[in-house]
Amino acid sequence: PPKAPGRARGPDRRQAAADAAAGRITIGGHDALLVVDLQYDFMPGGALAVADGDAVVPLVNRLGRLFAEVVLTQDWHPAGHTSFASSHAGHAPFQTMDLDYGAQVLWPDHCVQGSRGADLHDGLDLPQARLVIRKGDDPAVDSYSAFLAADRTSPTGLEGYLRSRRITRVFICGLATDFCVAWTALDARAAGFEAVVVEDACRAIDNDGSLDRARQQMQAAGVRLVGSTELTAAA
Ligand code: VGL
Ligand code: ZN
Repeated sequence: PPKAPGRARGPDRRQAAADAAAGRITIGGHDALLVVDLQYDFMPGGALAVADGDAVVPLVNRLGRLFAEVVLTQDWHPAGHTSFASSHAGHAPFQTMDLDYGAQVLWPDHCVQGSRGADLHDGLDLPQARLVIRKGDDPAVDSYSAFLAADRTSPTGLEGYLRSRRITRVFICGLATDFCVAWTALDARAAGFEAVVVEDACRAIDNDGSLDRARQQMQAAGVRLVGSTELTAAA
């Protein structure tokens, strides 16, 4: 009779049992890695620098090798974007302001379309990635999330893409943990995907307690927060 498909035997089976016992997560064909906003403006020296942001690049490259499906995001604002403090007289970066669609943190000008600061980090080595989602391109609406802009109604198309590729679980890494990573993870859950944030492959802005709040919101929404050593390749 034909062997039961997918049943690991011998050393593979022992490895799978050891992985399960150690709580490791096996990456398979229904998993995608979402690499969020690894752009120069979020790196040390950039316009909206995230401390130690460049440290995640080699780790993200290693993680990428576990995944057949990799999607990158790119913050992509027109000059004069509504999320820029410089667009609102009398307002300074890192203040919060009420816009039509809700509260918006105001930022230094960053990731302006076509600028060097908007470029993805040259050290990224993810040759299998076939999709880059650009977001925040509407002059009047920000988008931290890779799924849905801050008006909560304008989709980027990522949900449909992932469904068409039969993805059921997304792993999220990149910048920044408390903004674009967290919103992407929360929207992944809202869209019905399993969502796992690989925390050591992320760095945070941590403006006024934002990292603690984001971690609590993610955990409440069923987002798993893990370390990269918990991920393992399928046997
Ligand atoms: C981000 C603030 C503004 C991010 C993007 O990538 O987390 N944060 N735009
Ligand atoms: Zn932005």
